[in-house]
Amino acid sequence: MTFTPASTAGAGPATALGESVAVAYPNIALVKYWGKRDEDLFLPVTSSLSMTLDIFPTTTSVAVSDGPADVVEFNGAPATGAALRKIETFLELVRAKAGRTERAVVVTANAGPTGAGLASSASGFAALATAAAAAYGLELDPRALSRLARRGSGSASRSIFGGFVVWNAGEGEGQAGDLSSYAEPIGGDDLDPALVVAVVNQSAKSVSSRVAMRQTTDTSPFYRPWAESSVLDLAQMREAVARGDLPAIGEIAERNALGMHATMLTARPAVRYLSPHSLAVLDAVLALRADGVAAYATIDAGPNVKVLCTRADAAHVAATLDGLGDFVTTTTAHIGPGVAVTTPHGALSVGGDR
Ligand code: 2P0
Repeated sequence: MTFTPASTAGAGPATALGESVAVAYPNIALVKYWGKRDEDLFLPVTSSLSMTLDIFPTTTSVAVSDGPADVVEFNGAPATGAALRKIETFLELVRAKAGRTERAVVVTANAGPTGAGLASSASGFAALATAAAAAYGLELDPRALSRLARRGSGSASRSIFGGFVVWNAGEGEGQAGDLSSYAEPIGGDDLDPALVVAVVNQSAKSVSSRVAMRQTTDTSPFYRPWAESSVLDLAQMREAVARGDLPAIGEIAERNALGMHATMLTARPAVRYLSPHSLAVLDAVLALRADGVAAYATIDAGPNVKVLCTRADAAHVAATLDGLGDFVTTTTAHIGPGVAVTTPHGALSVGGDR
């Protein structure tokens, strides 16, 4: 992918300089990322594997501006505080890489809930990285774009691509680690599963995944065994994806996710994202399996449960979970595309459809 630099000649109003608009989709990890070996560079302890979804996209526009400061609109309101600082810090990184100093006007909106364990930071920083790189004229191939998105939020490295994706932990520290820690698509083209997202709480989580991750890696006696078992989970998951074996994918995903939550529960103090409503959904998934339905659960840094099943079973799974009570609302997702960007020079699918 090659972006043509947005011109800064004349430094008129931001819109006059042209804006780049990117659309990125969330991804749900089937083998989780939980823990960093380098917090500044966002280098993970373990590799992870995800599925990009076709729901809840983030749309982000970036326009280089002649203003004195970055201006950020987030879900229809001016961004402030920590949310603004995170985006400013990321824009500083992009500017440093591009050798540019002008500020930017950023408008970003999530179609789904924000900060509720539904991967809004993955779609958010994938879209921001792509739109900002285009706006500042950074020429990045998809791998470099994945590495850049990683610096905003680790899981965003995976949302550059569609379909099934592995984020390689990479090797070493510093620049070596930075260069080797990127996501890439891994095929699985025979698979066309559904992911029934059972939202039991739309609110933003009280402990950010960043803080929870650190607390877990620093204090849980179960962290190291989980990280070690994750290596085997990833190897087996890659094989299961390659042979299109949905029940195996589901079993590995469920055990890996519950193991991750076990590490959080054994952190000191404990981090607990699971609520009684999450457990009710987990019970329903077990009951579905007992009835012969291949349905498997995964849960991220929040109480909401995602249930992997076949496309044919999705309506039955969704109806079963919706039937649990008013506390559950389901949305069914399928495999989604990689990030796409529109610049003043045209539209481009960066990460591909699968
Ligand atoms: C994942 N999660 O693999 C895991 C599973 C949540 C649970 O990646 O600190 O928002 O910005 O790198 O990417 C959520 O963490 O964290 C996440 P940072 P991020 O999807």
